Amino acid sequence: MNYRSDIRNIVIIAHVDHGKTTLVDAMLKQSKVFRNNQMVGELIMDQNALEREKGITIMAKNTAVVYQGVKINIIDTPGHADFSGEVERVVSMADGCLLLVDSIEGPMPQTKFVLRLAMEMGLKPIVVINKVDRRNSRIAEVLKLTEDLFLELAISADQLDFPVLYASAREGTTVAELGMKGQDVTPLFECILGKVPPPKIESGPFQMLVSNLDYDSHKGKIAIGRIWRGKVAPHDPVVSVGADGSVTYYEISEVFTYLGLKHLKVEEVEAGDIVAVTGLDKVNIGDTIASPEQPEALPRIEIGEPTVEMTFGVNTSPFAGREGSFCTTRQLRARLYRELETNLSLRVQDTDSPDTFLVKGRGELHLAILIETMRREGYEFEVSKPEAITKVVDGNLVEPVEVLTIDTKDEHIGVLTEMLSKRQAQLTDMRNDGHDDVRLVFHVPTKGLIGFRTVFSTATHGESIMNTTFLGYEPYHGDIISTRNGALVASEQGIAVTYGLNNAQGRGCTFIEPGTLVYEGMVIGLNSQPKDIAINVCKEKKKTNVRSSTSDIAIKLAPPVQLSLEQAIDFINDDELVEVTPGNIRLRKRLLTQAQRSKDRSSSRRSVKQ
Ligand SMILES: Nc1nc2c(ncn2[C@@H]2O[C@H](COP(=O)(O)OP(=O)(O)OP(=O)(O)O)[C@@H](O)[C@H]2O)c(=O)[nH]1
Ligand SMILES: [Mg+2]
Repeated sequence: MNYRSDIRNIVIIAHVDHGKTTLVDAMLKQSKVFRNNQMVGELIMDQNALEREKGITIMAKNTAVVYQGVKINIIDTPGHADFSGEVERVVSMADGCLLLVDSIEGPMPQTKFVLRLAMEMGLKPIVVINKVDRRNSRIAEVLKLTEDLFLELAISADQLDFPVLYASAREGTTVAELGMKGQDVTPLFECILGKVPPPKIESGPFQMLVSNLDYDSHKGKIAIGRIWRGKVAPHDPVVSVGADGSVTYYEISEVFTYLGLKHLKVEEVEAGDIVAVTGLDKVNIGDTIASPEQPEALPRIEIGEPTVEMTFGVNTSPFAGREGSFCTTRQLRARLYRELETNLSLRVQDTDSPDTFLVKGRGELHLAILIETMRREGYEFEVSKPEAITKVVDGNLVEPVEVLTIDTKDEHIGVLTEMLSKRQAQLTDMRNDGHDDVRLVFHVPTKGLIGFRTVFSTATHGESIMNTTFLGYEPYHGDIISTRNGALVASEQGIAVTYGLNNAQGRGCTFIEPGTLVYEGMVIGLNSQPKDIAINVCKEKKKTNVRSSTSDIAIKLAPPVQLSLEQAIDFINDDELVEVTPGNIRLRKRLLTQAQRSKDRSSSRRSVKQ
């Protein structure tokens, strides 16, 4: 067995926001892969528009730096649990991992999830306690908790022998010993070179596993992955081996390696490296590209199952087709199926209704990001309330269960535990920091988390943080009864006016401003009572000839509650939909007229009696 001592392959893993992308910034900046005058800013790898807006990484990405003549291929991954599929997709490319742990938060549920994955893949770990510059950091305690996590998860004894570095990714410094003054990230580079094994080279002809795909309007499909055997150059004949074992013949067009944010076109790429190749227009993630002499498939990438599902349908609102460029069933279907090529943990199914598709993902945010991406591309469609995906195992119905971690203040414990017990959550841990900060850990069925995020942030006045991670499947605990209040529903089509909205505000809170176009059946607010009510928000005040002293005083409306896309999806009930267009996010009843809704209610009452 040979090694390539001129390369190291590492993946950066952590819970959300622990500083992975910021640490990549520091490595890129120190290795001077940018021109001196090039403005690169922060979170350089988070280039996608939604990543920049939300300040989170959504897709795993490759980059590389050169240190002391050794190329370090770096894979940045997302920390949010909904994008776990991205981590699963890329870990097999690496030989080592940097596990980042926030010096205040310590190991979080997703830290455990990603570390388990890395241990199972046999990666050599390096622990980086990050954000040591923060005032309240509790480094010794966090290190102890991290060691406990390794004791729980390590598969072999040598995985317990991990180096620890202390970092301020934001300041671009790392040190090997606490108390030392950090200068730069040299100690991290040294540690990677010293501790992460160089890639092993197996003997034999070319073989590479495709872990990612990219597109270029000139080059076409770009397959990205690690070469396990041999080498490849432009014009070489290769085959790709698909999921069903089918073999397709191709000729390689171009080959690239990584440096900084660039693809470097090269003459040849060799085993041990992470590379990009073009010329294979039908290749998929998980396929093996190999020399036709020995077309053996590498093990396919295993991706966890989706836990929530919702329907995506053609827009059926009265305003359908006004704002989108892609509104037909054919366009919607093609777009959803295309997403499957790169979004590995997503599933799409046709349903009995030709206009509606069932889309399954790893969480509400996973689906919300897809919805937002499609709406920005010009698609118009409607989506239903997300539901947890149950399945039958050995004849028993089981449902997904998650670990919910909440960091909050003492005063919110009562209201949170009460809200969560209605959602079938069980408190498994509660830790107080001695002041009034407390961490609560619950096990809660996924169905109990749907619709929880919005009420959570209102109930704790935005002062708390919640995180969830998939735990496993448990026997179905029974249905949860929705406790949301009724909707305020527009009773007529037209333009909402101040007078009409003021009437609506007498009943509850409203979601729209005067001047908004509404249609019958559109949800324009939340009632303060459990029942839905229909209100004519387009109704103007009756004009009279009598002038009263108060009639001219302008009505002052409370500002509308503006729901984001995620909040809208979280908010709706089974009998409602979210209408998504490039210009608007509207909530609506499935049945638009009051007559249809009352008929539906009475028929469902009759069926309960029978
Ligand atoms: N004080 C301090 N803040 C930091 C440090 N490193 C990162 N941050 C901040 O923490 C936040 C999250 O940083 P990111 O680098 O986006 O975290 P991430 O782990 O890539 O997050 P995801 O990719 O979404 O999982 C940003 O506001 C950073 O500026 C650090 O060393 N010290
Ligand atoms: Mg990131």
